[in-house]
Amino acid sequence: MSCPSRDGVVPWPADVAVRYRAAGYWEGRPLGDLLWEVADAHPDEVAVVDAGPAQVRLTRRELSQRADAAARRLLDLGLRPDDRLLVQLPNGWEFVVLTLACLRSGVIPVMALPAHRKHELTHLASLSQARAIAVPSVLRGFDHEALAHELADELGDLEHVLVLGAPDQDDDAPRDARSHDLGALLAPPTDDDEAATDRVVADGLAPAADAVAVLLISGGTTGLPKLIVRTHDDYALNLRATAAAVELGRDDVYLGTLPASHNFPLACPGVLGVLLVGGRAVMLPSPEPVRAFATIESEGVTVSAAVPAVAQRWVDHATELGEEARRQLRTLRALQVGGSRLPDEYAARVKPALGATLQQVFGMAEGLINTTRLDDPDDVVTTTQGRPVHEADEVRVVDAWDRDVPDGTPGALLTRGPYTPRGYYSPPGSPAEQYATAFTDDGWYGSGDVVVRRPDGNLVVHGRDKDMINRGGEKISAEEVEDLVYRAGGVDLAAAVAMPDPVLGERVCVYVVPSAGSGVMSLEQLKAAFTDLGVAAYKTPERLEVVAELPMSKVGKIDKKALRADVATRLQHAQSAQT
Ligand code: OOB
Repeated sequence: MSCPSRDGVVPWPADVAVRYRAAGYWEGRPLGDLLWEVADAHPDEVAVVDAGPAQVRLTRRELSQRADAAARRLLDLGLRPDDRLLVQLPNGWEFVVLTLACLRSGVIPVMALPAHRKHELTHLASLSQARAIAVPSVLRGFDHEALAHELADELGDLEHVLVLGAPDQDDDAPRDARSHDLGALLAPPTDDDEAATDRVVADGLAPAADAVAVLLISGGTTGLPKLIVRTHDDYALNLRATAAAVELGRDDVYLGTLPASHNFPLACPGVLGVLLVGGRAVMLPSPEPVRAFATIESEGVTVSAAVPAVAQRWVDHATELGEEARRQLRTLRALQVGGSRLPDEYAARVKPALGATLQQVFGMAEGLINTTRLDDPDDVVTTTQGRPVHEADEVRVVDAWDRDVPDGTPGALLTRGPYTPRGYYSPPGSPAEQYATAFTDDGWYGSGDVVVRRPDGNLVVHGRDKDMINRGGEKISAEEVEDLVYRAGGVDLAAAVAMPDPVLGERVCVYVVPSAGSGVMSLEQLKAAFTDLGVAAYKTPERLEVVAELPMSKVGKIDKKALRADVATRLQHAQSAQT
């Protein structure tokens, strides 16, 4: 394991970094510079469209000016480059401007999901020692503002709460000195700002290219999620390589409907990638097909991204609509699908139903992105998850003894490369080894996926050897769920496993052995306990099996394979009993 530097970031070895720079993989320019270059070249074109209720359109000039003004205002609040800002915003123009303001000022956004609740946000804020949090006031009936204040009360580092659409935003006297109106922070520059804005760069505050650009959240296989450090240099390469793989250019209009804080819609090539190549980003807060199709039609969307569950909904909706859908989707040339395994049957339906070429994307926030290419033969597109997007991506497929297996044989995926970091972020003072799990001594990241490499280089995801549940692309650590079940109380043993689901692929099922003397718990009680613990809804168990004992493997661990088979059989029986 490499040693993290003082700021908790594991650097690439010096000789490797020299090689990546010499080859031009790392261009040595911060993302803000790269994006502003495009903005300066085409200032009057529309760069960002918020197709949600806000209905906002920003030209490249407006976008860069607002982002620079916001960068200045973040610094005026007292935030410094390298300070962490926990971002929990829905897809909208505000997300884009705030993210760019961070990239310009060097304040590091920590990309939380709108679905996160107290349990997750507390962890992310304390792990990153966040000094600020950006939230919507109320979203889908949930009071994010109140929760953010609760966190600020409890966490010493969290000094600033930036609230979007705060009901008190017009008040002269904000109700709390820590509270700031995010709408005002993201407003166009005033005359006073104008001069100050140049100082973001002039003061030498513009971040270095090897500085941290964003902190992403890991899928997490061991307990709580870890933070993934992405530098300007490596993330810029991630954007360029994935943009090239989907042949993205200035005429493209990218629709972001998946939560933009995920690496996939953010940067593969996503919202940032389309802006980098001079195209247009359209933001929608939900992938619901009626709205998404209407937006594709009205905005002339050419590329979008979906998890398999969303792609299935789009395919089903388009099939129902028939000709009408083909008309609405006329401009859509490619649909990227990834995050979890797309069943081959559905893959084959994408092009006929939507008229768009399918691009399978098998990626990870930790780096490596594989995709099928737009001119691949049908068999590659519908039955494989593609190949690495960059020539310097290294991939090994190994057996349990770390020996490379031949093509065609399933094995564990290991990867290294110029946009795959060498370790997770480790907070100051913590044992770095704790954050080195999944990385080998020589810098390979073990993704926990079991893959087959075909002779043509394309990978097929066969399964995984990590203890995680992939619920429609949202990753849930089994260990985290089990810890929460123990906290809910009344059980001696708990095991969380994936149960098959026709829509989401997998959902969370929990097996428990109740403690002697405690009443048998119901699923409803367990769900209520999760809500009380402030856990994101997508992690809440959706099936509970109360048993007298759990099957054990030979080495004395709970035999999860047996449990997965057990729940699959139970579901099958229940289904055949119904029909
Ligand atoms: C994406 O990133 P993460 O970090 O949320 O999750 C990564 C994991 C992979 O290790 C794999 O287990 C699974 O998600 N996964 C897939 C897949 N794409 C991701 N499993 C099967 N088939 C696929 N196509 O999920 C992500 C990041 C960037 C682009 C796309 C997805």
